[in-house]
Amino acid sequence: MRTQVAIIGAGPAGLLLGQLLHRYGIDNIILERKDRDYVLARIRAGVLEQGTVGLLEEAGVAARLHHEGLIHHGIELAFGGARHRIDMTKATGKTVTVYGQTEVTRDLMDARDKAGLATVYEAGDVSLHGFDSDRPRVRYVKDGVSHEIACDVIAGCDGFHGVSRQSVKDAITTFERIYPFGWLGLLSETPPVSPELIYNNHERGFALCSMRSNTRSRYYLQCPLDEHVDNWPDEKFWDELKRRLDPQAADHLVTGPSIEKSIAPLRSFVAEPMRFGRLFLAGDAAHIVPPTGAKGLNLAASDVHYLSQALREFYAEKSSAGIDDYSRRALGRVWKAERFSWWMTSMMHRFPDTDAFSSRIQIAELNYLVESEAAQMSLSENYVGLPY
Ligand code: FAS
Ligand code: PHB
Repeated sequence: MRTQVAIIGAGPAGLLLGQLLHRYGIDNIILERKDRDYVLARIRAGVLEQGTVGLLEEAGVAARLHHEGLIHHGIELAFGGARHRIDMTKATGKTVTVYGQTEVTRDLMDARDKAGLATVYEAGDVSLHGFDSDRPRVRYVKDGVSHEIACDVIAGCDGFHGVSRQSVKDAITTFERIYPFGWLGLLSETPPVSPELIYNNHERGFALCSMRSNTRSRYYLQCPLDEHVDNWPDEKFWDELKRRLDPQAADHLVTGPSIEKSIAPLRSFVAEPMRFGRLFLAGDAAHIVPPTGAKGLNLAASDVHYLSQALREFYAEKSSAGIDDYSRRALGRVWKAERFSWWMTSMMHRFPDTDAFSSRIQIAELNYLVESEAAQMSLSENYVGLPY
């Protein structure tokens, strides 16, 4: 089989790239290890930058997002028993949209099916070949039958544990910070505790109040790395969350049965470069951020913006300028998001070595934020998304 671009991975990065390339008349196929229900069942991101919304509009998949997504103009920071609102739209003129990654993925899958584009689910033993030449190939096994795809370009959109970065592990430099805690997340069919997200710095640990709609809430508790979700029956989760919220939020919290509960580790990770001949890495395959800054999904989107534009130039103008500059451009924005995510995580969480001095520094950082318009502008322009 032959195509122009072989995409590995049907997460947001792979699906959005496939949709944009299709819009540009560039033939592509997606190879996905799992089945579509498995991909859709993963509960992950919830906040879309304005740039990500613009890309989904360009891909022709933003109708439901505009109908069901919640436009947010600010977030709240809670510490010392009080809540402080950061008006991000006043600072930047921009907004964010609350719309779950699951829904973004579903919209992209539906659009791909409607366009009749090739996606191979449950593609096993994917391997990449010849990407140091101009005739790369991808091999995979489906239902016991081996297949090979000849292509011009391979896009490694297969996430942190994928095969693409592994295929160049001797040619990359990695940068990593593993945090000494995780996030225990709970999804419930209950009304959100507040109309906007609340990030809580509490002596018992960080807590985040988020949502998926006006009837579906998403909460997170900082937890030890060796914690197990089985140790957290719903009632224990709700009790601990109430202890970490400000009094007004704790009073307004509506509890109910969890429909999903999971623990995610937190890490900062970047692999450089993101291009190896005709192999290009995008999204979690190349970088990971702690979710405190709501950047993971949005970074996958900006990588895809740069890569899709570069490939459009490569095919339409026979120019390799864009693909030659892809890694530099993408990494420039990746590192700024890594910094912001690390900063938000450092400011909001309790670290094992948080001594009296560092906890005073955290509170000073938070007080400075709520008192300084310049500090709020800085947080806001990073949270709504730096320009592409
Ligand atoms: P993905 O990991 O989403 O997709 C990669 C795809 O490649 C998967 O479907 C996988 O099955 C497939 N694949 C892997 N290996 C393969 C192989 N060998 N062959 C074929 N296919 C293969 N971000 C936020 O902004 N906010 C959050 O709250 C948040 N929470 C998260 C919680 C968890 C547990 C995780 C893991 C991530 C979270 N993220 C969050 C980040 C997350 O949203 C990612 O940034 C986003 O999924 C990135 O999308 P992709 O790069 O497409 O990678
Ligand atoms: C979420 O709703 O899942 C979410 C929102 C904001 C974050 C992290 C996660 O910073």
